Amino acid sequence: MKIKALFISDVHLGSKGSQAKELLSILKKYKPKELFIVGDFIDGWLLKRRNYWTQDYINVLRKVLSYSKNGTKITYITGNHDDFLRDYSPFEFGENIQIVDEIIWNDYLITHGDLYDGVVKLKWLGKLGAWGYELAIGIDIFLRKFGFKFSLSSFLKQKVKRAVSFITAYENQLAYQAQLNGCIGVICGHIHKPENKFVVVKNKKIHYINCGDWIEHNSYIIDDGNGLHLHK
Ligand SMILES: [Mn+2]
Repeated sequence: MKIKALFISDVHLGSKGSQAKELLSILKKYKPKELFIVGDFIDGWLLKRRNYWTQDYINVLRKVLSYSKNGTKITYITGNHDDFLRDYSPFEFGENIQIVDEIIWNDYLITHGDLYDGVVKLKWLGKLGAWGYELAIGIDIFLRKFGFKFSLSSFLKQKVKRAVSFITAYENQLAYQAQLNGCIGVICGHIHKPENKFVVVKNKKIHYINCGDWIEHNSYIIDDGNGLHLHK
């Protein structure tokens, strides 16, 4: 299918959780004029510690290169897990591959997002579901029996609340950055939470759109000529 642009982020090649095979089928499905890789494509942090590279990863890289061979313009935006590229960015490979830290495209700020995420990193807490909470309540009953005053469940509940407010703060901050740059929206990744919504910044509606990730959500954004659409 021919489209204007395809956006993916947080593929984390090098991580065992990376759904490279599923990504490959999406890359095969579309023929975009432009491909935006919105950071954390290669997990340099993990690769530094151990060598894990599969045929699926190779196939994804080959597909990206064949995109470029067939005329798709490729913009690779660096993320925190592939920040080793930031030493070289901005950088151009041949005619249609560029590596940048962020870019403005059609009045959208495209950035991975880690540059604005502040110091609080509570990503994993957002994943703590009802199951973990139930377990915590069980542990609390046990603790109380032995006279402990600490409540794990209320401790965790507080943490989850903070994780939720972290996400909101992140979304607001990214929208604010878009507004600062005179943009109508922001396209980002980083927190592995696909999203397509409007955030009000100083009485102005800013389009916030997050590509999500290829570990849990296998989500992506396309521009089919009628605007940006999130698929998840
Ligand atoms: Mn990231």
